[in-house]
Amino acid sequence: MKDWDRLITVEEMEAATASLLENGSKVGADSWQQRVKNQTPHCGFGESGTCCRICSMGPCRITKKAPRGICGCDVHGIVARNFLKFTAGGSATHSDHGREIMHTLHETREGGNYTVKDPEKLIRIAKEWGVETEGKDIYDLAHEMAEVGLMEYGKPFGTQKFLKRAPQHTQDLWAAAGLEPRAIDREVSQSLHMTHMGCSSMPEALIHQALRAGLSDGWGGSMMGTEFSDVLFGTPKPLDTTANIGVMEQDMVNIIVHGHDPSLSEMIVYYANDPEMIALAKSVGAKGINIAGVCCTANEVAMRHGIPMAGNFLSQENVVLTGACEAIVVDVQCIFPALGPLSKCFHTKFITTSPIARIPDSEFIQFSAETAGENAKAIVRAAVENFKNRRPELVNIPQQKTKARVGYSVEAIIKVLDGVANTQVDTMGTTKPLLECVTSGVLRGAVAMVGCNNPKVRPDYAHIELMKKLLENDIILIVSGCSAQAAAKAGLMDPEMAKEYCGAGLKRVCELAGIPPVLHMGSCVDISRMLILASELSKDSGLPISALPVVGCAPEWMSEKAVSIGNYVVATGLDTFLGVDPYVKGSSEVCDWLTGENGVKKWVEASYVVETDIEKLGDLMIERIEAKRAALGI
Ligand code: BF8
Ligand code: SF4
Repeated sequence: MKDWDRLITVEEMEAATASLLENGSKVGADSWQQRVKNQTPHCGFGESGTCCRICSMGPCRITKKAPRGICGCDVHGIVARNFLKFTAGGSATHSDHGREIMHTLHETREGGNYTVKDPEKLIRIAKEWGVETEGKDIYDLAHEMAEVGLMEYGKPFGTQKFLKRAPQHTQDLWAAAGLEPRAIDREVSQSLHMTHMGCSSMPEALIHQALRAGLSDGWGGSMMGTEFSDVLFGTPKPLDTTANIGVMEQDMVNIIVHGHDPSLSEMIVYYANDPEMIALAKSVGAKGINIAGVCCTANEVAMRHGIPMAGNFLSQENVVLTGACEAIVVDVQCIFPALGPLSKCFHTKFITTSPIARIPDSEFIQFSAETAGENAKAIVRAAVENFKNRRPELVNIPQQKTKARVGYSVEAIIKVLDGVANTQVDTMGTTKPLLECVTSGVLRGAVAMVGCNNPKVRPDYAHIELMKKLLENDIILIVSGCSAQAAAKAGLMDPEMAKEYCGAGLKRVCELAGIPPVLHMGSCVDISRMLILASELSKDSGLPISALPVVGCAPEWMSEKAVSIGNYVVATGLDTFLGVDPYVKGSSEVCDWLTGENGVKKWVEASYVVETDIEKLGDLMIERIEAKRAALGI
């Protein structure tokens, strides 16, 4: 065992953060911790969702004395409209990421910047979509598929192609409730149309559209993002990497990749291994180039290349505060504008690359699929040349590092678990061995834990403590996004170390399969992998998704994307447990629609639970899983 290979507690991580903040104070750095203080208490109207400013007669704020806005809209209409707008923002964002991937697919060519790394997967999806594959050059097929996929965003008629992957029962529920998403952009546009002044103010209609817009993300844009990222960069397989802030290297050029679109990070990783760049790094006195990731980009490159994960959403300032970050290179989403001024306190270059995320105090090197190679090389070069500007007196890398086994795509999960059952696997295999573990009670069920950090919840604490509690109860975890990194940072993805938290049944399964009890399924767009896994479990068991002892959970969520995810996870039939209120508590009707027996549950057999007490949230999930088991008589 190496000295760094261990479990790390939230308290230890907080102590490391405190020492980094101390580092920052030497150079006058601002911090999110300070800004939270400046912003607290938050506006009560905003927090309960009861403020409307969609027209300039307002803003209107609903109180007992003023129960309606100037147009006459009541609190339920205002809260529901805000909820739908929140969803539309998230759906647009995930789906636009998927669209960028489709454009990258369109740029692939033999020997080019981007190639097809998983041709079998491309052919499999082409067959699924009814696109002729016989005798076709793989790049011709890739370009054709890119065009067909891009049409999913704007086709005038029909519904999303990937819906056919869902179990028939789920498809029937969607059809009966009129929830099948049509073109992705149409669902986002219609959401914004419905929430325009003088359109919908009825919670039922607004929440219905929120589910449909969410579904256009999960079963549309995100699923395309995931599937075609696999085609372009390879379908993840289990591999070992490291996590936490100690992955930054004292003697090397540290380049942090942060954001979401693997089209950028893949290229940076490639050029950081370029002999010319390594020689350049040595010429400036470094031992080499170390790439590490933050946020979902970290998940993408960890899953495919074993690149270490420096941290999640609320660790993004920490990487700069180490004083050892030569460049933080970002694309889109979840990037703190604070990185601009913060980088200026150190020698760090803050490099933005996307016209979608332009941020003050950054150096902008526009990245595009056509010029990706030269852009990436320029970025790596700039970082390496910056090594000499490091101020040694400011370097403070907390020695916290864990081992993490990552890369559990659906294909990989099925493969390892089929292996346990000793069945002969010729094809992709089935989820039956996993189902047997659940039916026999060796595993009680599964929780899909996803989402962000949020200062409203003690960062990482909710993820990690909930995971430990679930593991003790023989509940396996599938995770993505910043939840995945929280687990990795704590050591919960280290198959050896994490065993200590597992109940006897789960421990046995993990030992037999050689897996950690917390399975890293990827970034947030990869929650689409979870939809496919749930669908496969449903088809292999003959049970509706809603009957499976599986629930979703986002204990520390913060973004619009997370609300869109919540909606598509619920709409797929999985009860979803939130640790932060989605600004709906101001309306009893909206709360009933989202969490009650007669709300969305009537359409999709699942609903939300919102509980800000994390201990209770865990108990509620375990109760729900046990109730589902009891209903099945297992
Ligand atoms: O998409 S979990 S903080 S990084 S939004 Fe963002 Fe939330 Fe992290 Fe990725 Ni997802
Ligand atoms: Fe006020 Fe109605 Fe305008 Fe909203 S739409 S700001 S409630 S007048």
